[in-house]
Amino acid sequence: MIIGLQNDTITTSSHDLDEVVIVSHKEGGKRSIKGQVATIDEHLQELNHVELVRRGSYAWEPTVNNMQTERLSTTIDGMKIFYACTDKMDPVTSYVESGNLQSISLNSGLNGNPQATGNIGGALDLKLRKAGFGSDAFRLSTQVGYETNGNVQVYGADASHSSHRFYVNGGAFYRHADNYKAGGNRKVDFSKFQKVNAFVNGGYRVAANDAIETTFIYDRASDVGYPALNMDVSKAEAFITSLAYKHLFEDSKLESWETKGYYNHITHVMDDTTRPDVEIHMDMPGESWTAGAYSLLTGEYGKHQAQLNLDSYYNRLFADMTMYPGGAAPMYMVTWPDVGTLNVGAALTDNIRLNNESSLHLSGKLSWQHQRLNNEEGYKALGVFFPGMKQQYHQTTGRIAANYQLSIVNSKLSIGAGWGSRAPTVTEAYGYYLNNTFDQYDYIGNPRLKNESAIEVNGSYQLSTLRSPLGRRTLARQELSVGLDANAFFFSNYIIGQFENRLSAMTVGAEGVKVYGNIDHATIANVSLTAEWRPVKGLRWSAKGTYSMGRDDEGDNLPLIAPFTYQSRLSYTTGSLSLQTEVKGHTRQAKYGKKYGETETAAWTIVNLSANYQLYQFTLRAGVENLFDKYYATYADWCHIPQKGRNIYVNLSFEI
Ligand SMILES: [Cu+2]
Repeated sequence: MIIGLQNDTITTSSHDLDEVVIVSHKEGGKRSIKGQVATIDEHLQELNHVELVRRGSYAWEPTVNNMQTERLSTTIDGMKIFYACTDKMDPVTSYVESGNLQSISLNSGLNGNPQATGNIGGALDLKLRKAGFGSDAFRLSTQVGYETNGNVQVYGADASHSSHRFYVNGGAFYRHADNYKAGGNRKVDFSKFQKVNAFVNGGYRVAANDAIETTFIYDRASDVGYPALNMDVSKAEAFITSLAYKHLFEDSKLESWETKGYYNHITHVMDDTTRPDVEIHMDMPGESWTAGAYSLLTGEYGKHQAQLNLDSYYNRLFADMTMYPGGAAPMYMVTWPDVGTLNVGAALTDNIRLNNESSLHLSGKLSWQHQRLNNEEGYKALGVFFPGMKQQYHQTTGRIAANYQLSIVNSKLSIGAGWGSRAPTVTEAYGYYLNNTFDQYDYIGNPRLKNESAIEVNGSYQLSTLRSPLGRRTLARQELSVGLDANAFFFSNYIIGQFENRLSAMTVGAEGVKVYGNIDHATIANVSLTAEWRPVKGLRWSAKGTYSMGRDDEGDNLPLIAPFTYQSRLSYTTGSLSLQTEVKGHTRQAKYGKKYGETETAAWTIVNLSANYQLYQFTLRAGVENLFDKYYATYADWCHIPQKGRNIYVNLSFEI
């Protein structure tokens, strides 16, 4: 038997993925209405459990189950990558482009993909698009897009060649945006950006069941404005490379064995020289280097489908800051003291088919890490606040999760539970006077933090009515389906910034200083209801409502927890034309985190329209976002920067 090597490196089997959004133009499934021209952030918006924190029109920070980067794992094809900005201007999702990706998979909660560590809230894996081995084929695709609000231009092209022995694909992407306008024609200064991205993937079959695969991505954003912050970014640049060896087994209980080595480097340079009225100019560069490897073995034995993964990575994070007070000598500070983190982990997952109706999914991971503060100056500066502080630390973290699924006729039930812990991030443990514009406090890390842990319980139930006329050969068509999904996370030693009145702020205009600390417990819970109805052929209506809450140990609200959010879509498809209208919004954020410096967000509702038409190899998409030009901000818009006002977009893609 000749086994074709998979065209994408499947690191997680499909049934333990909670959700997938398709980025590439080839396949169906859940996807952004703007097609491949959409940004990664717009693709992410399609996922349940996901919200995005915006600090400008670029590089939104994904949250999963109302948890931000610290409590999530984000990997690119299983590769670890860490952002380089002390102000979170560059979530790692900002270093790839739609053209690079096949799909984005989300594992909600503690049931992460094998490479994920510290994923209490969830794990995102960005799956790279690879041509894959196959019969001789050449493919070409191009995209061009325009949006009126902010004069957004998008150009992308990629090409691929596949053969039995060899494949290669590559492409380039360019995006440009000027400052956008919020509702009512109000210009949002410092909201422009531009970005270039180029990538190459290749594979070579060295034997019938053995192949080498390689990836190279270069991504560079420049002149990126952050209206919610005091600074912009002159350059955010990433090199991402990997080399993998993959073997498929024949006539064995083992299926595949993949070993991948990788390296990535991020350079992030902040810039305030274009801002008016800056009292003290600052230079704030940051760098992140990560080298790592993982080895994933999959096998099937009887009712078991198992995966064993060993991984290790070494990451270095360094950031510093130079302040130039007019007329005085510059002041220099190390904000991330060149922290080297060596992490080693082992993960095991098992999917057990109990019978035709039910299955059990088990996953667990144990990781150990060692950290060293390589910068003496930074180490000594932090040591002033923490006498007796060491230059090296180590932590052990782990997670374990179980999920039971039962499908009977037209209903599906899933219940799960898990426990997991995470080590403090470099910012939380060793950050030095990092100004946070959200609450206007300077934050100092705390090397004495304990690991944070959480117990998760989750459940979902989906019921569909089927219309399958008996005795006819028609496929059962789903007419109405409703679903309920709920989860709750009970934290111990929850890490959050705490007031430190004995210290005074460094940043001009800051309210004071906070030091990261563990609070005894906290709770985050989410519940969502979804419905979908297809009354007649071509017509589809869907609706979703989500409610969340987050409380600290004193019963006060945690910040950045979504109020009741809703979305409803009506779409009609006839032939190669499809039309869609969407209403979305959220209620007033009544339970905001006042104690944590959050202020209330008002309710909002917007209407979007879109259409797409396919003609031969061309797909034309057009639409209007925020039809009524409403001026609004969501609860996740940093410092309430307003969202885009009315925006008309049109994009054309071509594929052969
Ligand atoms: Cu930055």
